[in-house]
Amino acid sequence: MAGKSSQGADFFAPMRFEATIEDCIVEGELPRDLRGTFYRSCADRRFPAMYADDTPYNSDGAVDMFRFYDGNVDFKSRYVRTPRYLAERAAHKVLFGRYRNRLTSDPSVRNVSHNTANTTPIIHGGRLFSMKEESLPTAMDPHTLETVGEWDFNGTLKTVSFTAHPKQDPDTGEMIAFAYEATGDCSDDLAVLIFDREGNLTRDIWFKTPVVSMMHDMAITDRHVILPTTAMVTSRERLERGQLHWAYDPDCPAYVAIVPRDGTSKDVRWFKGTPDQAMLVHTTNARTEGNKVILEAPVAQENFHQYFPRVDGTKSDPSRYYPTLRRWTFDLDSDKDTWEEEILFDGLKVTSFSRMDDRYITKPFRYSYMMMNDPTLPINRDFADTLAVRVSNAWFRFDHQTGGIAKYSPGDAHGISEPQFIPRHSGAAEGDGYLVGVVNNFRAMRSELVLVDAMNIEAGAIAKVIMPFRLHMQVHGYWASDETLPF
Ligand code: V55
Ligand code: FE
Repeated sequence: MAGKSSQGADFFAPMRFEATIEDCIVEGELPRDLRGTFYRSCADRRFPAMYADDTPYNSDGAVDMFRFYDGNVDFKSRYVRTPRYLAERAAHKVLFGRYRNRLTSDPSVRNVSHNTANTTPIIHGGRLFSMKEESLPTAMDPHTLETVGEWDFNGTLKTVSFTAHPKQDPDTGEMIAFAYEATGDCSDDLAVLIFDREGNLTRDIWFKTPVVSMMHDMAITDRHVILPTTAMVTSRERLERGQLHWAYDPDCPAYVAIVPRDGTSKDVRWFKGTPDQAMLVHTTNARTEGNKVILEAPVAQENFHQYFPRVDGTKSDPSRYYPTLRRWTFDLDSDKDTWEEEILFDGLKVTSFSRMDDRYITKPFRYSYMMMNDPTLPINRDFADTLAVRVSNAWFRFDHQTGGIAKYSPGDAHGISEPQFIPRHSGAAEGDGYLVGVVNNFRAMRSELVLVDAMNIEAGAIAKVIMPFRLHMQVHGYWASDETLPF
């Protein structure tokens, strides 16, 4: 394809469209014994942004589901009926202003919840939640996708925010979450939140952060909760100036809190790193071995979100955007507040998205799955540069034991979204199963769901679900097997 295409730029344009498809068109064959539901939380602006410098993270939430059974798949998509969606729907126009700055919203809605519910879906205790880190989880019916509403865990939750990346302990069935800016915009309150298998809040541990920053993800081990800060900072002055919630401070060091799961706020230990370690956006996995806590995660040297500027207005350095996969070891026997760092790989244009076989959360593990921008494929030239957000074009599997890598690319005109690992069956070995995910065909202007053998991703798709239209931009997904969520 010659030159730049305008097609890619239009791919995520608002459609204000919801769909139900039964017996989707499938090329190839879906495994007959695959039974469960793949959920996706998406960001899809129904109205153009009020301010041109806004971020796609400030888009309305929509949840899609692909339900697999008997070699078939059914699809459903619904916008999340947040108070914000309902207010803009009633007004037939945009009312909400810049990302996480309610002072820039129309005065009529400044006190309405700004929750977009656009980041991650999870099934816990039989409930479906779509989550956004600045707000409470939004409960939805896991079968109809009807919105139930913001969920405060029957009045027990005392935070105003809730991470979009809680972790489920595969052994205890608990859900462990946290909240930052937990008592309101710019507050330095953090809370670790522990829920039982049924979704009852059993403990909350409150403490203070040394820097009010974007804390997007977390990790757990069988004994500890790990909370990294970033150099994406905010302040009341920023909000009063009408700016986006975050700016990047290249001098801000990384801090990591380690919180014993059975401890109190007195047991929290803060470790301090360098500014080159302060862009840890997603974690891969963690474990506690003896008195050492080991965290593995992609970490970039500086902010890669282009719509969030530097605090001092200086230009960022794109050569420092791509994360390296790092292993951080925290020695709890030592009085030092530093940690050891080992680089597991670098040099590839991977993104900060990182997933694994979730049955191995808290445990030694072998494989992780990431997205990458492979410059050897033509999509980056023809399409990716024209999109509002950077597009990735290949899935990447990393072998944490051997350092080996494998890649899957769906085609020269395709953008990918985050891969979701599905075990072949509940007793399958680690990594034995499938990767599923939505790929967007920019040439045909429609989406597909691809299913790949996770042990042989280079062999290409086993099956493709052909969607007759384009899907929203996914943020994260979740797999609920028929055992987790019967239907
Ligand atoms: C992220 C995503 C968000 C957000 C804050 O990738 C951080 C990180 C989709 O929304 O609001
Ligand atoms: Fe995320």
